[in-house]
Amino acid sequence: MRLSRYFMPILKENPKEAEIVSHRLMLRAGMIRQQSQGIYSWLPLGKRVLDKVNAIIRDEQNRAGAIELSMPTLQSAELWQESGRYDAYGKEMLRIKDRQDRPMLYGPTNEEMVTDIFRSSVKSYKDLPLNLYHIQLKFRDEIRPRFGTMRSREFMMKDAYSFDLTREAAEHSYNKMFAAYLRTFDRLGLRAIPMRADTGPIGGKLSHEFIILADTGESEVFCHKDFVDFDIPGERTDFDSVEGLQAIFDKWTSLYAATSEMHDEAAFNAVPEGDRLSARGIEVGHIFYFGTKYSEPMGAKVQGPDGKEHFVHMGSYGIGPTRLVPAIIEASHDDNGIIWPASVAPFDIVVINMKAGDQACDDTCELIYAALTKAGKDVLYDDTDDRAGTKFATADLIGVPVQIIAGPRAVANGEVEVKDRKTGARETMTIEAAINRFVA
Ligand code: 5CA
Repeated sequence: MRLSRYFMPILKENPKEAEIVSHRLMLRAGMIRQQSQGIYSWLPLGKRVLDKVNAIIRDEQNRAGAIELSMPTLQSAELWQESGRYDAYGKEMLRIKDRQDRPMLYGPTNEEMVTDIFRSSVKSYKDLPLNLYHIQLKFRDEIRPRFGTMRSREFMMKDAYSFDLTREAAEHSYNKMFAAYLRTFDRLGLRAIPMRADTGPIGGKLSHEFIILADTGESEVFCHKDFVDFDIPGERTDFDSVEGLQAIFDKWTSLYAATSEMHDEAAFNAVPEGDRLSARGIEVGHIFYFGTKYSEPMGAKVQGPDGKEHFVHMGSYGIGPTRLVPAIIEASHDDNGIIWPASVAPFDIVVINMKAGDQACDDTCELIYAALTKAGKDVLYDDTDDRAGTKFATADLIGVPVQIIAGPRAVANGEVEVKDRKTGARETMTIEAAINRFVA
């Protein structure tokens, strides 16, 4: 991508409305734009990051056996009247009428709709277990939308829904998502700790929130500090192994960890004082097991091996991609801007032409840009005629992991500089060596 032809509206000044660093940096880097309170456009740079986050989420959902579909944002009120949640959900739900005066709503979550899909076609235990997910916009008319896309009214959610014949089978489905979440957040460069959590309007008794520790987090959390160094389940985790997944769940719930709603002061005080971590955190995922809460009122049942009909046991599993992007920035930035983990960086490499219009600099940059693009890298080429200082500041602000800098003096020697955004380390090398480093 040539920066001269891209759309990346950088702000020079710090936006006044942004209270936390991730919101400030997302606005300054031209990643998002507020359209009305708590409703955002994702501009091209932000969209690239969001897509990469979603690709990792999708990969891990699929690995754990979940199946992707797509459900609409607008839902009919009828389904919610069946479950009894239409009135219970209150003012957070945006209610709309269509031209025939039929009550509709912008979905805040999808338990009812997916249960309707399930009951219309699944009739036998032989078709279980089943886990269906989508990545879709949601709307919740939050009282206090704030911190940019961290807590917005329209936001994206990956929401998965599992269906099983028995409670035991449903617990295995829960454990699959539990392990998949540990892997997902790890691949996003984050350390997320599962904590016992309240279930709120979704319901049920078994629930964990996945929390990233951050001073700017909205939740108050309490946990054993050893969680910070626990091992993440490997790529070869067998998601069909009941015992294997139970062992992962048991290990990750063996020490104290709870959100403030579930906090048990006495149990926490039983943790040796030096091991207690009381901090603030960002909830990036939330999983629930709620048994037959929706299947009973909505009549979602299957025939069991005993020939009788059974209401299915369900769980739901959410991750907030549009919250994860600012959460990653909260965890990874410095005074100059964002530092993206390579897995979600909008571009792998930025090539900086310090003197656009200078034949040697132009030729060198074109050569590098073409070679790296051909090798499948996402390359941003700063070919604009901005001053070098402005280009460096922009490259640091947008947080691309590697900068290849071509200035007239180095290029005259057949060399460029390679800078690591995270460490700031710079290395001068031949043009060929620079290309080979990232092609190999
Ligand atoms: N049906 C369940 C799971 S699918 C559910 O709705 N769970 S939730 O309410 O906990 O939301 C799931 C995730 O969505 C949260 O962990 C959070 O990451 C994200 N989320 C929720 N509300 C917002 C919001 N207002 N802005 C941004 N992300 C949000």
